[in-house]
Amino acid sequence: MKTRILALLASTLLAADLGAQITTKRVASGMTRILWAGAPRGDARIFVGLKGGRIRIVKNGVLTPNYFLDISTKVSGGSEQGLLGVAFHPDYATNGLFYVNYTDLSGDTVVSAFQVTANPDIADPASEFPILRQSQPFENHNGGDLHFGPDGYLYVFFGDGGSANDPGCRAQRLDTWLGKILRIDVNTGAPYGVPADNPFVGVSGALPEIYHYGLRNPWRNSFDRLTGDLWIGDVGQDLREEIDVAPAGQAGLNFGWKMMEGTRCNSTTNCGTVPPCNDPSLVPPVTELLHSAGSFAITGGYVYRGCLCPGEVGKYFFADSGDNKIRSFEYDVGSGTLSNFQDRTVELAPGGGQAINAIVSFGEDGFGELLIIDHSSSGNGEVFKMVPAGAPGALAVARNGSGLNRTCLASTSLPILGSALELAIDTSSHPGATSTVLVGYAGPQSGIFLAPGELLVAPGSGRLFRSIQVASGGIDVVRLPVPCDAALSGLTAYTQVAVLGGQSELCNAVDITLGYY
Ligand SMILES: [Ca+2]
Ligand SMILES: [Ca+2]
Ligand SMILES: [Ca+2]
Repeated sequence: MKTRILALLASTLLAADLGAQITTKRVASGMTRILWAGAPRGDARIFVGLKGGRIRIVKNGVLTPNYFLDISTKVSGGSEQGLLGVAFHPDYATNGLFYVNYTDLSGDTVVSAFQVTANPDIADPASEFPILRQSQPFENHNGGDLHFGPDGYLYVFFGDGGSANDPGCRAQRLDTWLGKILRIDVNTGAPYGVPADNPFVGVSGALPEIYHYGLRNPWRNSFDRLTGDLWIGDVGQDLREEIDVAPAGQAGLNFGWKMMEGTRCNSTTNCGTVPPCNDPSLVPPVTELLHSAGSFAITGGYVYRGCLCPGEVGKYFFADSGDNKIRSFEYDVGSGTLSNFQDRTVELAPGGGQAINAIVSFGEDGFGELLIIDHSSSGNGEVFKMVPAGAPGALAVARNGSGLNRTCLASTSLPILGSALELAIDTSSHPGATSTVLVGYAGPQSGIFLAPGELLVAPGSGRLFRSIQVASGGIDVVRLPVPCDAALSGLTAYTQVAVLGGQSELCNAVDITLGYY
């Protein structure tokens, strides 16, 4: 007991330091032209989207051998073309649907639904169900992001179509999707429905899918998971890069392109009647970066809402792929006040000979942790995760203490704080109607892995056991929530599984060290 108390004390002291410093940990490598990374909510895997038309999976720190999706034969390869965005349906865990935004072999934008197969690590490319298509007048400025909003609707992000200085003034015209953010309902209609409260429904000459407009090339956007505010990184023309916010619940906002580039007056050529520069109807950026100071192309990011770095919660992280700097700031949407603007590049350098070289995208893992994508055209593409500096990594070590117990733990995921521990248990030697799996662990605290009020049985061993009913005869997966509690960092718990069926048996054990990545 004394040892456990000391361990808890030590980890609490360690935890006190964790909020102070951050760094990055590489979670994927060895890929070419990464443009996207993310995961369905609550999923411990990291999905990685490649420009060339493939999606790969990192599972327990290892790249799985098969592609999750390969549509490379359908995807065009110009500089701003390719597989550009991915979004998992909010009900992905039950319906297996996800959405991909890519440019096809004609260079036009396609948004399609796909479905996973019976193997959770492989999707079916033949399941493609086209949702929408948009012809592209030029190869560049395709936008390409996809996000489900807190309202359950799919938001589709389009650039102005391309060339330079939006020659058709498309971003201001409401009869094209180019230069717009669309909002559609993929759960109704064929292939989609238009929400009745979209701002241009019923407006003559306007396409009803449009939700916001006046954008040049919104490259990487996000919904704040807490507030629902929509953050937009809009790439500038020759002088300014900008970050915009559409506060939750506001629709029909005009972000000003091409009359304005950031806060400067730009051009109205071929625009007809539009609001003039600095018109109060035009929504200015919350911040802008100047090309004269080294910026070149903004990469929008995320308001951090994860567990691992408590000192960073509520800060918006973004980058510029020209100067390759990562910055963060806080922003009060109500008052429009920006504060604490910081260059975080040095803090977030991974060290150990690694470097984040070309930041083309950010992502969130299944638990809201921040991912940073290093693009690379030469096979050195990497994904990094923001983590506390100096914190222990999670570790799961399977063992067979006595040498006598059967290996019935088929796999174990890493016990990362704020995520879930998965134990895959092989009950194939128990072909009865049901088996009971008892998952037990030795301390350090009785609350770990157990929701309040959950049934515990303590069969006199000093260990607490959780009884889980499983369908026997195959592999059963048991998921145990791992709390987001810095005080648990570095603690090791001893997990034992017993299968009670026709023949009861004690399985091999796994030692798990709770940690951050
Ligand atoms: Ca285009
Ligand atoms: Ca703007
Ligand atoms: Ca690198």
